[in-house]
Amino acid sequence: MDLKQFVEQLEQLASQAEQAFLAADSAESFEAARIEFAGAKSGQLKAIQKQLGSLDQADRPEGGKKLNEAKARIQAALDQATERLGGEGGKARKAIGPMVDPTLPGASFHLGTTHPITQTIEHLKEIMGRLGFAPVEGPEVEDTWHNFIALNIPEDHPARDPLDNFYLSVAGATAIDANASEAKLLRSQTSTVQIRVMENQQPPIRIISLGRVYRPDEADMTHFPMFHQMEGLWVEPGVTMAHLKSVLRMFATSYLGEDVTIRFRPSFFPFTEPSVEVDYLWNDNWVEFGGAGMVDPNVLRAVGYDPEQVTGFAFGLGVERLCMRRHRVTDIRDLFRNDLRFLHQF
Ligand code: FA5
Repeated sequence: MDLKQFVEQLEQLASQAEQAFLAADSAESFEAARIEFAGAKSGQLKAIQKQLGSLDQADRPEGGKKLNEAKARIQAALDQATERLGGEGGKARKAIGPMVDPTLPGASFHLGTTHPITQTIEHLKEIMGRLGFAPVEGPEVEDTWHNFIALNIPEDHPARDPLDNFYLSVAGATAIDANASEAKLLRSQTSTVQIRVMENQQPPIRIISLGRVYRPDEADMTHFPMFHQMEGLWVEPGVTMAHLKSVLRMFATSYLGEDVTIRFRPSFFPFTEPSVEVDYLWNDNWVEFGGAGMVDPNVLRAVGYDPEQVTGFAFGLGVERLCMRRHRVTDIRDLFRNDLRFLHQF
Protein backbone atom coordinates (compact mmCIF):
# COMPACT_ATOMS: atom_id res chain seq x y z
CA MET A 1 0.00 0.00 0.00
CA ASP A 2 1.25 3.48 -0.71
CA LEU A 3 0.97 6.53 1.49
CA LYS A 4 -1.77 8.14 -0.60
CA GLN A 5 -4.12 5.14 -0.21
CA PHE A 6 -3.30 4.91 3.48
CA VAL A 7 -4.19 8.57 4.05
CA GLU A 8 -7.40 8.24 2.01
CA GLN A 9 -8.56 5.35 4.17
CA LEU A 10 -7.86 7.31 7.31
CA GLU A 11 -9.69 10.33 5.93
CA GLN A 12 -12.71 8.18 5.11
CA LEU A 13 -12.76 6.56 8.55
CA ALA A 14 -12.47 9.88 10.39
CA SER A 15 -15.31 11.37 8.31
CA GLN A 16 -17.53 8.34 8.96
CA ALA A 17 -16.77 8.59 12.71
CA GLU A 18 -17.58 12.31 12.75
CA GLN A 19 -20.91 11.67 11.05
CA ALA A 20 -21.78 8.77 13.34
CA PHE A 21 -21.06 10.81 16.51
CA LEU A 22 -22.93 13.77 15.09
CA ALA A 23 -25.94 11.59 14.37
CA ALA A 24 -25.87 9.83 17.75
CA ASP A 25 -29.03 10.81 19.62
CA SER A 26 -29.37 8.07 22.22
CA ALA A 27 -27.26 6.04 24.59
CA GLU A 28 -27.41 3.11 22.20
CA SER A 29 -26.36 4.95 19.04
CA PHE A 30 -23.61 6.80 20.93
CA GLU A 31 -22.23 3.55 22.32
CA ALA A 32 -22.42 1.82 18.93
CA ALA A 33 -20.39 4.66 17.36
CA ARG A 34 -17.90 4.57 20.22
CA ILE A 35 -17.29 0.83 19.85
CA GLU A 36 -17.02 1.02 16.07
CA PHE A 37 -14.70 4.00 15.81
CA ALA A 38 -13.11 4.80 19.18
CA GLY A 39 -12.97 1.63 21.26
CA ALA A 40 -9.58 0.05 21.82
CA LYS A 41 -10.85 -2.82 19.71
CA SER A 42 -12.27 -0.67 16.92
CA GLY A 43 -11.83 -3.11 14.03
CA GLN A 44 -11.62 -0.45 11.36
CA LEU A 45 -8.97 1.66 13.02
CA LYS A 46 -6.93 -1.41 13.91
CA ALA A 47 -7.05 -2.72 10.34
CA ILE A 48 -5.72 0.58 8.97
CA GLN A 49 -3.12 0.83 11.72
CA LYS A 50 -1.79 -2.60 10.74
CA GLN A 51 -1.10 -1.37 7.24
CA LEU A 52 1.32 1.23 8.52
CA GLY A 53 3.95 -1.48 8.51
CA SER A 54 3.43 -2.11 4.81
CA LEU A 55 4.29 1.47 3.83
CA ASP A 56 7.71 2.31 2.46
CA GLN A 57 10.21 2.89 5.22
CA ALA A 58 10.51 6.55 4.19
CA ASP A 59 6.72 7.10 4.30
CA ARG A 60 6.15 5.59 7.70
CA PRO A 61 6.78 8.75 9.79
CA GLU A 62 4.26 10.69 7.69
CA GLY A 63 1.82 7.74 7.86
CA GLY A 64 2.15 7.65 11.66
CA LYS A 65 1.49 11.38 11.85
CA LYS A 66 -1.67 11.07 9.75
CA LEU A 67 -2.84 8.13 11.86
CA ASN A 68 -2.53 10.25 15.01
CA GLU A 69 -4.39 13.12 13.36
CA ALA A 70 -7.26 10.80 12.42
CA LYS A 71 -7.38 9.43 15.98
CA ALA A 72 -7.50 13.00 17.34
CA ARG A 73 -10.42 13.85 15.02
CA ILE A 74 -12.33 10.77 16.18
CA GLN A 75 -11.67 11.63 19.82
CA ALA A 76 -12.81 15.23 19.26
CA ALA A 77 -16.04 14.00 17.64
CA LEU A 78 -16.61 11.66 20.58
CA ASP A 79 -15.97 14.46 23.11
CA GLN A 80 -18.39 16.77 21.35
CA ALA A 81 -21.08 14.09 21.30
CA THR A 82 -20.50 13.40 25.02
CA GLU A 83 -20.96 17.09 25.75
CA ARG A 84 -23.95 17.47 23.48
CA LEU A 85 -25.68 14.48 25.03
CA GLY A 86 -25.82 16.28 28.39
CA GLY A 87 -29.41 16.54 29.71
CA GLU A 88 -31.40 13.72 28.19
CA GLY A 89 -28.28 12.14 26.68
CA GLY A 90 -26.43 12.59 29.99
CA LYS A 91 -28.89 10.24 31.60
CA ALA A 92 -28.22 7.84 28.78
CA ARG A 93 -24.46 8.16 29.36
CA LYS A 94 -24.96 7.41 33.03
CA ALA A 95 -26.84 4.28 32.09
CA ILE A 96 -23.84 3.22 29.98
CA GLY A 97 -21.52 3.96 32.91
CA PRO A 98 -18.20 5.80 32.92
CA MET A 99 -15.97 5.38 29.90
CA VAL A 100 -13.69 2.82 31.46
CA ASP A 101 -11.83 0.54 29.13
CA PRO A 102 -11.25 -2.70 31.04
CA THR A 103 -8.79 -3.94 28.45
CA LEU A 104 -6.20 -1.27 29.36
CA PRO A 105 -3.42 -2.29 31.79
CA GLY A 106 -4.32 -1.66 35.45
CA ALA A 107 -2.84 1.22 37.43
CA SER A 108 -3.66 1.80 41.08
CA PHE A 109 -5.24 5.04 42.20
CA HIS A 110 -4.12 6.27 45.64
CA LEU A 111 -6.83 7.53 47.90
CA GLY A 112 -5.73 9.77 50.77
CA THR A 113 -5.01 8.28 54.19
CA THR A 114 -4.96 9.76 57.66
CA HIS A 115 -1.62 11.08 58.90
CA PRO A 116 0.47 8.55 60.89
CA ILE A 117 0.15 10.72 64.01
CA THR A 118 -3.66 10.79 63.67
CA GLN A 119 -3.59 7.01 63.25
CA THR A 120 -1.38 6.69 66.33
CA ILE A 121 -3.71 8.90 68.38
CA GLU A 122 -6.69 6.73 67.45
CA HIS A 123 -4.74 3.58 68.30
CA LEU A 124 -3.62 4.94 71.69
CA LYS A 125 -7.18 5.98 72.52
CA GLU A 126 -8.37 2.49 71.69
CA ILE A 127 -5.76 0.79 73.92
CA MET A 128 -6.29 3.17 76.84
CA GLY A 129 -10.04 2.85 76.40
CA ARG A 130 -9.70 -0.87 77.06
CA LEU A 131 -7.87 0.01 80.28
CA GLY A 132 -10.80 2.21 81.32
CA PHE A 133 -9.40 5.68 80.44
CA ALA A 134 -11.88 8.08 78.76
CA PRO A 135 -10.53 10.64 76.25
CA VAL A 136 -10.96 14.36 77.01
CA GLU A 137 -9.86 17.51 75.17
CA GLY A 138 -8.25 20.72 76.37
CA PRO A 139 -7.40 24.06 74.73
CA GLU A 140 -4.05 24.66 73.01
CA VAL A 141 -3.95 28.34 74.04
CA GLU A 142 -3.59 28.25 77.80
CA ASP A 143 -3.20 30.61 80.75
CA THR A 144 -0.35 30.49 83.23
CA TRP A 145 -2.66 29.08 85.92
CA HIS A 146 -3.30 25.83 84.05
CA ASN A 147 0.11 25.52 82.39
CA PHE A 148 2.19 26.35 85.50
CA ILE A 149 0.71 27.71 88.73
CA ALA A 150 -1.83 24.98 89.48
CA LEU A 151 0.83 22.45 88.48
CA ASN A 152 3.03 23.66 91.33
CA ILE A 153 5.54 25.29 88.97
CA PRO A 154 6.74 28.42 90.82
CA GLU A 155 7.37 31.81 89.18
CA ASP A 156 11.15 31.44 89.17
CA HIS A 157 11.10 27.91 87.67
CA PRO A 158 13.13 27.67 84.44
CA ALA A 159 10.20 25.91 82.71
CA ARG A 160 8.36 29.29 82.77
CA ASP A 161 11.17 31.18 81.03
CA PRO A 162 9.84 33.18 78.04
CA LEU A 163 12.67 31.70 75.98
CA ASP A 164 11.37 28.19 76.64
CA ASN A 165 7.74 28.90 75.78
CA PHE A 166 5.57 30.45 73.10
CA TYR A 167 3.90 33.28 75.03
CA LEU A 168 1.27 35.25 73.15
CA SER A 169 1.43 39.03 73.27
CA VAL A 170 -1.38 40.79 75.11
CA ALA A 171 -3.26 43.46 73.14
CA GLY A 172 -1.92 46.91 74.04
CA ALA A 173 1.09 45.60 75.98
CA THR A 174 4.55 46.61 74.78
CA ALA A 175 6.36 43.60 76.22
CA ILE A 176 5.42 40.08 77.25
CA ASP A 177 5.08 39.69 81.01
CA ALA A 178 5.22 35.96 81.49
CA ASN A 179 4.07 36.26 85.09
CA ALA A 180 1.09 38.52 84.48
CA SER A 181 -2.09 36.77 85.55
CA GLU A 182 -3.61 37.24 82.08
CA ALA A 183 -0.51 35.94 80.25
CA LYS A 184 -1.40 33.36 77.60
CA LEU A 185 0.80 30.84 75.85
CA LEU A 186 0.64 27.86 73.53
CA ARG A 187 0.54 25.02 76.05
CA SER A 188 3.92 23.39 76.59
CA GLN A 189 2.47 20.15 77.99
CA THR A 190 -0.85 18.33 78.14
CA SER A 191 -0.65 18.28 81.96
CA THR A 192 -2.83 21.42 81.72
CA VAL A 193 -5.77 19.11 81.03
CA GLN A 194 -5.28 17.33 84.36
CA ILE A 195 -6.06 20.62 86.11
CA ARG A 196 -9.03 21.44 83.88
CA VAL A 197 -10.59 18.03 84.51
CA MET A 198 -9.99 18.03 88.28
CA GLU A 199 -11.38 21.58 88.59
CA ASN A 200 -14.64 20.43 87.08
CA GLN A 201 -15.06 16.88 88.30
CA GLN A 202 -14.87 14.94 91.52
CA PRO A 203 -12.99 11.62 91.82
CA PRO A 204 -12.99 8.91 90.64
CA ILE A 205 -11.25 10.22 87.52
CA ARG A 206 -9.62 8.09 84.86
CA ILE A 207 -8.89 10.07 81.70
CA ILE A 208 -6.41 10.51 78.88
CA SER A 209 -5.89 13.62 76.79
CA LEU A 210 -4.09 13.61 73.47
CA GLY A 211 -3.11 16.76 71.65
CA ARG A 212 -0.55 19.20 70.36
CA VAL A 213 1.98 20.97 72.56
CA TYR A 214 4.53 23.63 71.63
CA ARG A 215 8.10 24.33 72.73
CA PRO A 216 10.81 26.40 71.05
CA ASP A 217 13.02 23.30 70.80
CA GLU A 218 15.39 23.06 67.89
CA ALA A 219 14.28 20.32 65.48
CA ASP A 220 16.55 17.27 65.41
CA MET A 221 16.00 13.52 65.04
CA THR A 222 13.93 13.24 68.24
CA HIS A 223 12.69 16.82 68.82
CA PHE A 224 10.24 19.06 67.01
CA PRO A 225 8.86 22.46 68.12
CA MET A 226 5.29 21.17 67.81
CA PHE A 227 4.61 17.64 68.93
CA HIS A 228 1.88 15.61 70.63
CA GLN A 229 1.56 14.20 74.10
CA MET A 230 -0.73 11.66 75.70
CA GLU A 231 -1.57 12.68 79.23
CA GLY A 232 -3.06 10.13 81.59
CA LEU A 233 -4.65 10.77 84.99
CA TRP A 234 -6.18 8.38 87.50
CA VAL A 235 -7.41 9.80 90.79
CA GLU A 236 -9.38 7.96 93.46
CA PRO A 237 -8.81 6.69 96.99
CA GLY A 238 -6.11 4.01 97.12
CA VAL A 239 -4.31 4.64 93.80
CA THR A 240 -0.59 3.85 94.18
CA MET A 241 2.66 3.84 92.27
CA ALA A 242 2.09 0.11 91.62
CA HIS A 243 -1.04 0.99 89.60
CA LEU A 244 0.96 3.53 87.60
CA LYS A 245 3.68 1.03 86.73
CA SER A 246 1.16 -1.68 85.83
CA VAL A 247 -0.84 0.61 83.54
CA LEU A 248 2.28 1.86 81.74
CA ARG A 249 3.57 -1.69 81.33
CA MET A 250 0.24 -2.94 79.99
CA PHE A 251 0.03 0.02 77.64
CA ALA A 252 3.60 -0.58 76.39
CA THR A 253 3.06 -4.27 75.66
CA SER A 254 -0.25 -3.56 73.89
CA TYR A 255 1.20 -0.83 71.69
CA LEU A 256 4.80 -1.95 71.19
CA GLY A 257 4.60 -5.72 71.62
CA GLU A 258 5.09 -8.33 74.33
CA ASP A 259 8.86 -8.16 74.10
CA VAL A 260 9.19 -4.45 74.91
CA THR A 261 11.55 -3.62 77.77
CA ILE A 262 10.44 -0.70 79.93
CA ARG A 263 12.41 1.12 82.64
CA PHE A 264 11.34 3.62 85.31
CA ARG A 265 14.04 6.09 86.35
CA PRO A 266 13.73 8.40 89.39
CA SER A 267 13.15 11.94 88.21
CA PHE A 268 11.59 15.24 89.21
CA PHE A 269 8.46 17.09 88.09
CA PRO A 270 7.00 19.88 90.27
CA PHE A 271 3.52 18.37 89.93
CA THR A 272 4.30 14.75 90.87
CA GLU A 273 6.01 13.23 93.90
CA PRO A 274 7.62 10.76 93.55
CA SER A 275 8.35 11.23 89.85
CA VAL A 276 9.80 8.89 87.24
CA GLU A 277 11.03 9.07 83.70
CA VAL A 278 9.73 6.26 81.45
CA ASP A 279 12.21 4.71 79.01
CA TYR A 280 11.80 1.93 76.45
CA LEU A 281 14.63 -0.05 74.94
CA TRP A 282 15.09 0.64 71.24
CA ASN A 283 17.93 -0.82 69.19
CA ASP A 284 19.95 -1.43 72.37
CA ASN A 285 19.48 2.18 73.52
CA TRP A 286 17.21 3.50 76.24
CA VAL A 287 14.94 6.18 74.77
CA GLU A 288 12.86 8.50 76.96
CA PHE A 289 9.16 8.31 76.14
CA GLY A 290 7.69 10.39 78.93
CA GLY A 291 7.37 11.39 82.53
CA ALA A 292 5.06 10.17 85.26
CA GLY A 293 4.46 10.12 88.97
CA MET A 294 2.03 10.39 91.87
CA VAL A 295 0.05 13.65 91.73
CA ASP A 296 1.66 16.08 94.19
CA PRO A 297 -0.57 16.93 97.21
CA ASN A 298 -0.12 20.64 96.36
CA VAL A 299 -1.78 20.02 92.98
CA LEU A 300 -4.66 18.11 94.59
CA ARG A 301 -5.14 21.04 96.99
CA ALA A 302 -4.98 23.61 94.13
CA VAL A 303 -8.06 22.00 92.57
CA GLY A 304 -9.88 21.68 95.88
CA TYR A 305 -9.29 17.97 96.59
CA ASP A 306 -8.25 16.64 99.98
CA PRO A 307 -4.90 14.81 99.64
CA GLU A 308 -5.74 12.86 102.80
CA GLN A 309 -8.75 11.35 101.02
CA VAL A 310 -7.59 10.73 97.45
CA THR A 311 -4.39 9.89 95.65
CA GLY A 312 -3.65 9.74 91.97
CA PHE A 313 -1.07 9.18 89.31
CA ALA A 314 -0.36 11.04 86.09
CA PHE A 315 1.82 10.44 83.07
CA GLY A 316 2.70 12.30 79.88
CA LEU A 317 4.15 10.40 76.91
CA GLY A 318 5.50 11.74 73.60
CA VAL A 319 3.16 10.52 70.84
CA GLU A 320 5.71 10.98 68.03
CA ARG A 321 8.29 8.90 69.88
CA LEU A 322 5.73 6.10 70.35
CA CYS A 323 4.76 6.21 66.69
CA MET A 324 8.43 6.23 65.66
CA ARG A 325 9.30 3.26 67.86
CA ARG A 326 6.39 1.20 66.55
CA HIS A 327 6.94 2.01 62.88
CA ARG A 328 10.75 2.19 63.08
CA VAL A 329 10.91 5.82 61.98
CA THR A 330 14.30 7.16 63.01
CA ASP A 331 13.84 10.90 62.32
CA ILE A 332 10.85 12.77 63.80
CA ARG A 333 11.14 15.40 61.02
CA ASP A 334 10.02 12.81 58.46
CA LEU A 335 6.57 12.91 60.10
CA PHE A 336 6.16 16.59 59.26
CA ARG A 337 7.83 16.99 55.87
CA ASN A 338 4.54 16.28 54.08
CA ASP A 339 6.32 13.98 51.65
CA LEU A 340 3.54 11.80 50.24
CA ARG A 341 6.00 9.02 49.41
CA PHE A 342 6.72 8.72 53.13
CA LEU A 343 3.14 9.23 54.32
CA HIS A 344 1.64 6.67 51.92
CA GLN A 345 3.51 3.92 53.74
CA PHE A 346 1.15 4.15 56.73
C1 FA5 B 1 6.33 16.59 80.46
O1 FA5 B 1 5.94 17.29 79.54
C2 FA5 B 1 5.44 16.28 81.63
N1 FA5 B 1 4.24 17.07 81.52
C3 FA5 B 1 5.14 14.79 81.65
C4 FA5 B 1 4.45 14.36 82.91
C5 FA5 B 1 3.06 14.27 82.93
C6 FA5 B 1 5.17 14.05 84.04
C7 FA5 B 1 2.40 13.87 84.09
C8 FA5 B 1 4.54 13.68 85.20
C9 FA5 B 1 3.15 13.56 85.21
P1 FA5 B 1 8.66 16.11 79.40
O2 FA5 B 1 9.04 17.52 79.23
O3 FA5 B 1 9.74 15.19 79.81
O4 FA5 B 1 7.51 15.94 80.47
O5 FA5 B 1 7.99 15.60 78.07
C10 FA5 B 1 7.36 14.33 77.97
C11 FA5 B 1 7.73 13.64 76.68
O6 FA5 B 1 7.40 14.45 75.56
C12 FA5 B 1 9.21 13.38 76.49
O7 FA5 B 1 9.62 12.25 77.21
C13 FA5 B 1 9.30 13.15 75.01
O8 FA5 B 1 8.86 11.86 74.67
C14 FA5 B 1 8.29 14.15 74.50
N2 FA5 B 1 8.95 15.37 74.05
C15 FA5 B 1 9.44 16.38 74.80
N3 FA5 B 1 9.93 17.36 74.02
C16 FA5 B 1 9.75 16.96 72.75
C17 FA5 B 1 10.03 17.53 71.45
N4 FA5 B 1 10.56 18.74 71.30
N5 FA5 B 1 9.71 16.83 70.34
C18 FA5 B 1 9.13 15.59 70.47
N6 FA5 B 1 8.82 15.01 71.64
C19 FA5 B 1 9.13 15.68 72.77
